[in-house]
Amino acid sequence: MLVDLDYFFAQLEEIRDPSIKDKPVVVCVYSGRTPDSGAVSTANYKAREYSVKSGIPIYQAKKKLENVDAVFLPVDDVYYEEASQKIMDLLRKHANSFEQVGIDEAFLDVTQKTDCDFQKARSYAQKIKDDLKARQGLTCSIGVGPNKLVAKIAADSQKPDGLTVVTPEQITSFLAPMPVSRLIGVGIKTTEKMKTLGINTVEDLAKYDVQKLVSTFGKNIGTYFHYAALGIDNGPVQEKGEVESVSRISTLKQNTDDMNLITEKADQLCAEIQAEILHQGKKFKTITIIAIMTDLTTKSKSKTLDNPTGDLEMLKTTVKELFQEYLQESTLEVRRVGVKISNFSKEQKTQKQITSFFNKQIKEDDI
Ligand code: DCP
Ligand code: CA
Repeated sequence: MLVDLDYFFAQLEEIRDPSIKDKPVVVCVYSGRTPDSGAVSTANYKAREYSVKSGIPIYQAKKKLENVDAVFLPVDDVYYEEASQKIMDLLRKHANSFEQVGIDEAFLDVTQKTDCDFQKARSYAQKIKDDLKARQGLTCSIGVGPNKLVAKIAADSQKPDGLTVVTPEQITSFLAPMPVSRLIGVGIKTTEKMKTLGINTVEDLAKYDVQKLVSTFGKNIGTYFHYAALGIDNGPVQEKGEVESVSRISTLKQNTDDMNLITEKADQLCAEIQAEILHQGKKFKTITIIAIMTDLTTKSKSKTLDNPTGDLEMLKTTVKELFQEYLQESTLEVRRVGVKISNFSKEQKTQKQITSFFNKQIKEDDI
């Protein structure tokens, strides 16, 4: 399934200040050149009724909402990023495997959890929606399908607060009437190009000769369009950066250089990080601390251990040492703290060791 939070930044602003909930809310990236220079980041659904949407200039949004009691707010990246982390941690727990694809979107493989039963998957998706609402006060839209491509289109098809299930039998009838622009990777230019070929709907695309698609769009993209139109996608749900790093970052209640306050927050981040890697059976060698200072400069300091570890106490102790070293060098106070672990090695279980040994043998023999 694909879980996509509704009007994400604007919904978070409504949570912070519920009094704006019934008004059009427009979240803006102000460029600062003139008071109204910049673009709309997103808007709540009330504002969308006035055709205010992501990407349009702020002055245009103001014009559309002239004489309306609307709320214009600047983006608050720190707040959104922290909320996103909490949401992703919550969603991850509901999945057999998990892949975040944006600040407010993630794929969840729930095949095993729902016994590959679409009826059960619907109830499971509803449970996730209820959980998100109860814990974070947020609504989302969920698409359920036999693969990522269909799940994404399903989620997009009903917003906000949607829940759309597409079974394998329903793929053709679900996709056929849609405009091709609903497929991921079909933007404005491609839509225009397809139009000249007489392709308007997904059904048109599915019926179009694949060789002609390849000669027009190239082998990889042409073939992708053909399979996408048929609702075929074999991509796995895969945690991104699985081999790279896991990090957490958080804002302190107040700017400080007090080691106790920093350690308290850092310990919490270490526990979150350790919980995340625990089920993946990973060990790490490199530990990095990140400190964002009151002047918004970012500093980091790392230590690589002699042996890989998965131990929380070791992580906490090293993080504390690194912060202590860092604070002795710095004169500024800290605003946000972060912890990152990297340089992973997989915890080898006996069976795994044997399998990887065999694989290695086969590869070497082949060579
Ligand atoms: N965003 C942005 N500029 C864009 C598009 C998006 O700054 N051109 C930001 C603001 C959004 C967030 O990314 O809140 C997530 O993008 P979505 O496309 O998922 O849009 P929303 O969550 O706002 O709305 P929807 O309810 O359509 O998902
Ligand atoms: Ca969204």
